[in-house]
Amino acid sequence: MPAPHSATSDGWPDGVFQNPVIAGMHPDPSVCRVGDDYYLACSSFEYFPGVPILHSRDLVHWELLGNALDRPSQLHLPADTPSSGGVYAPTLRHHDGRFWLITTNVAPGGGTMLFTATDPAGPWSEPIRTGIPGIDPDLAWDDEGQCWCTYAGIEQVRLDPHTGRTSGTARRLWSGGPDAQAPEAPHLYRIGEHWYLLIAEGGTERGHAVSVARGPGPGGPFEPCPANPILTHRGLNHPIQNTGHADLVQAPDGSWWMVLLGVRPRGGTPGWHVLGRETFLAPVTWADGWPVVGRVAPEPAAPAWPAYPVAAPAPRDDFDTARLHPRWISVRSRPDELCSLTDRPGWLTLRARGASLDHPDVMFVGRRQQHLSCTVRTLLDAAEGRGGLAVRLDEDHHYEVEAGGGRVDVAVRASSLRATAATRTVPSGPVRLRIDVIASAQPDWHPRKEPDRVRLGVEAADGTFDVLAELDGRYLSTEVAGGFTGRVLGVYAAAGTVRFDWFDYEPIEAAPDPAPEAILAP
Ligand code: 6LW
Repeated sequence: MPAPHSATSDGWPDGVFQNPVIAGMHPDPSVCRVGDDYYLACSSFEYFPGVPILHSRDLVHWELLGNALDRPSQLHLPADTPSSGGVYAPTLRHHDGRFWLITTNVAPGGGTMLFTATDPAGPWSEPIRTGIPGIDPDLAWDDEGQCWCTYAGIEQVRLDPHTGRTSGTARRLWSGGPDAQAPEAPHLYRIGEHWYLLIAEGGTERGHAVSVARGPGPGGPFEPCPANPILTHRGLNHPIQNTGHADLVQAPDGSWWMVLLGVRPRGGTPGWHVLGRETFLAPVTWADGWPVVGRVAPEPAAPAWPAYPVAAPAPRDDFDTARLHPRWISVRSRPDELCSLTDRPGWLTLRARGASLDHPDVMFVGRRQQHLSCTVRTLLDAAEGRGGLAVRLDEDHHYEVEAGGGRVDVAVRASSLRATAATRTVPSGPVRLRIDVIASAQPDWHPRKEPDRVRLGVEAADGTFDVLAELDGRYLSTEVAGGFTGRVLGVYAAAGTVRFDWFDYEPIEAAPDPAPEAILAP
């Protein structure tokens, strides 16, 4: 199987591939390889099902296999689990013929737990609880078969992965540069004669970085790489920022690769990223026994390069399958009695949980926004309730177009402010709701330029879009809302029962950006 540095089937020159390799909210990537197959897991926070598992044969094209935590017995997010609570950074490894996944549910009653599977598409086991404190647990096995769990801090403890029991006392290892903020995201590897401890430091914002140390055993002592940090975009004029939280993998041809998280801030200053933290790929070479990270190349913008065949699903989900596709995620939980594909066959039926989009208990079903510009639309029957189509960043930051009682309202929630931006009446019967997200053209740079604009309204059967409101997208960005998540586009029930016949998600072809050097310049 070709590694991504060789010519790909996309017909690009050697070494060229599109970053991010997994667009939209896919942070804290952890990767492992089994033969010719790569598997990758990400954080999922307040969403259920949790921990998406993706598969690739070249590290560039990824397909969603499922979500590891797809049963309430594996993932309990209490009713008040806020956004950016829930499931934090996982580590995915293959050892002794099985896949092992360790992650932390930071919600009350959660903690660090392990799951195993023989097939990464599932089913994954019930949780094996550990008493391990903190976040960002890693798993590594030494030559004697002992399993070591290393976590943010950076600390390490011996773990029996079958029982979740730890033994001995936790030891503090190397914690990055002097006074480094947030030493976290450790991954430990035996490579050749050394044990390498890869960590993130500087926080997951613009100061984010990757550093490495090596030692003779899994517990060190660790000697820091003289070139640390081995990756950071802090202070760089680069369209990809916040690079960090990385994991290493070796391709079958012997080449090494790093998956990492990064963001794509847009607009003026300080820059707003709206899709959350995405998964990027960079080549790794070795010098003097230390990893050297190559360029985290941005999306190719040169018009001569062929358009990338986005591994996008068909634009329409008709809701005529027995189960929702694993790309669909809900806030906190998705009980069958509140979310049904059989109640009215061919329709998605949602029953309101008594909570609106302003609450972490809303009955919402959505998918990650994965393109900077896109359209979503749905056909809604609100004869027995109220519900709508929303762009959700978190419970305090969302825009929605909501129908019910012969009316359609566009509503804005930004921090503690809530307002109705527009209202119109609609005839009885199902109504088509539509939202367009349009990324700002980067050549239009202005210090206060918004990252994108969001148009919400009603669509006629002939496709005519009645835009009821056009809103500045920055209020649905991480720089405004805070936290770790990105936008999710989806449908919800606000009152009673609402039914959706189909849901479309279509990327909008954006004009190519200029070369990266020009992007941040006025
Ligand atoms: C994660 C930490 C981080 O646990 O963000 O970017 C936290 N790094 O390592 C939540 O994803």
